[in-house]
Amino acid sequence: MKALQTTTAVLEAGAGLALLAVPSATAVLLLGPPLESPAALTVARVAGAGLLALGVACWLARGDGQSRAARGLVAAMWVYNVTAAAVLAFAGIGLGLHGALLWPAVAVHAGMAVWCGACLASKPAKIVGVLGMWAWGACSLSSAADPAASAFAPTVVNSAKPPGPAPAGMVWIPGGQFSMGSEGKSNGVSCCSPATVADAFPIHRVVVDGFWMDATDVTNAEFEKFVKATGYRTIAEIAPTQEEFPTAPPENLVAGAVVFTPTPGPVPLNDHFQWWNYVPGANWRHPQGPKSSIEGRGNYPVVQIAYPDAEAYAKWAGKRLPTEAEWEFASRGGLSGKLYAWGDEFRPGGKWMANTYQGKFPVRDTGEDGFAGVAPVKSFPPNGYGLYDMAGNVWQWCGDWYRPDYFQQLARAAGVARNPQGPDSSFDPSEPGTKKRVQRGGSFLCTDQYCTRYLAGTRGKGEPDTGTNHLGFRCVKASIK
Ligand SMILES: [Ca+2]
Repeated sequence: MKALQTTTAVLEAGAGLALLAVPSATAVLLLGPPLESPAALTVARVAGAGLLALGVACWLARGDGQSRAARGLVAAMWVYNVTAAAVLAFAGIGLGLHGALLWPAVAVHAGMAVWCGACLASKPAKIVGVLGMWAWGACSLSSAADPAASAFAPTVVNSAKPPGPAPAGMVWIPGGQFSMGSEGKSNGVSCCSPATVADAFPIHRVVVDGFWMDATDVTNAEFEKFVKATGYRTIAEIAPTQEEFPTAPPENLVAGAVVFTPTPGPVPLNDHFQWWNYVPGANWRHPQGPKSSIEGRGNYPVVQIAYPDAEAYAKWAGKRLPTEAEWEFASRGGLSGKLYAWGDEFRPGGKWMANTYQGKFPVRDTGEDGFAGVAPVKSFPPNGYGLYDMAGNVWQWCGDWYRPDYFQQLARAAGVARNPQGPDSSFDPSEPGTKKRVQRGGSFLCTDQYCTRYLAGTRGKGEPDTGTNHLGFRCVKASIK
């Protein structure tokens, strides 16, 4: 009898320790390094095995044999796990925080709560709790064996050589398989608000075929050649009609475009209409309005380009706009899971790597990186594929329609997405009636106070007919039509 009591006491102590250890292991998994690291894999396996062992311990430690202290401990852990599961679920649903391990962690805590409850309750409830524990433990072990499913994995670059000599101004992007999207963190450290990366999640594997890409954004000089050759007029140069905008007052139906205007003083950053204005007479030749000019700025990126303008140029040049997947593959320059196109450090060795915004946004750009406003192409170092300005300077149009849940759709589909072309239609919950195309790369207006979309893998969007003075494009040339 004494031996049985001792065994029960040992089991109770073991179960108590395991009750503390499993949530701790969960916390390590949730906050720790990505699962591809061997240490994190070991933790995941130990957690899974621990759950299986707990099931055994719970089964053996009979309810009527538990001491008052053991029952108190189990009750405290029940409260802890219910609270933890609720808080994490709120983070996921209410705040939009989507770490790869968030939902597994919620499930672990919920499972722990069920188990604790079962230990305190009747025998049938205990059987259900134990079976649930075993099922979840086995599930943890099997998911730990396939860690790449929700984390960055190395880029596997195609080995095929370029199909010929490079067209003028273009570089070869070899294509291959890569992890697409952004978690907004590196080495487990968050860098930005969850809202910045909510539409860039989850990380999913994508294959793109090789293609040629313009080494720089299309410049004013290049766009001028196109206009001279074709007589093309951009959308910003053509007055909108009453048919297109039936409710607009006639005095507003004038040609123009949207221009960034600094505010006189600090403002809340929740309403971009405070610093964006429709300016009559603004277009690619006059990016900030009639008094501005591109004279002497032939090597600057052309801006105030609407999506159909970019498409028209691409067609004339025998090229096309990149898909979003091509753009992101190219921007990462062969790296995987890095915060920026060049690595994880914003200013390696103190060096500015991209044209972004310094100073108080949107009041005054102090231009510490050398440029307040747009910079000439090739002002900053190229990425691993020889592409310039794949972060900052001006946003770039992509061919895809925008939906915030497109990456989720791809991740849910079985297998690896091959040359994805974007969703069939556009939807943006923030402006449900407005169709939008994807834009990538961020601009000279991006700052860690606002936007932050010079981060690799993050996404932007805009109405196809709207040009702005921080939006341009570049083209690709490839076999996909
Ligand atoms: Ca700048």
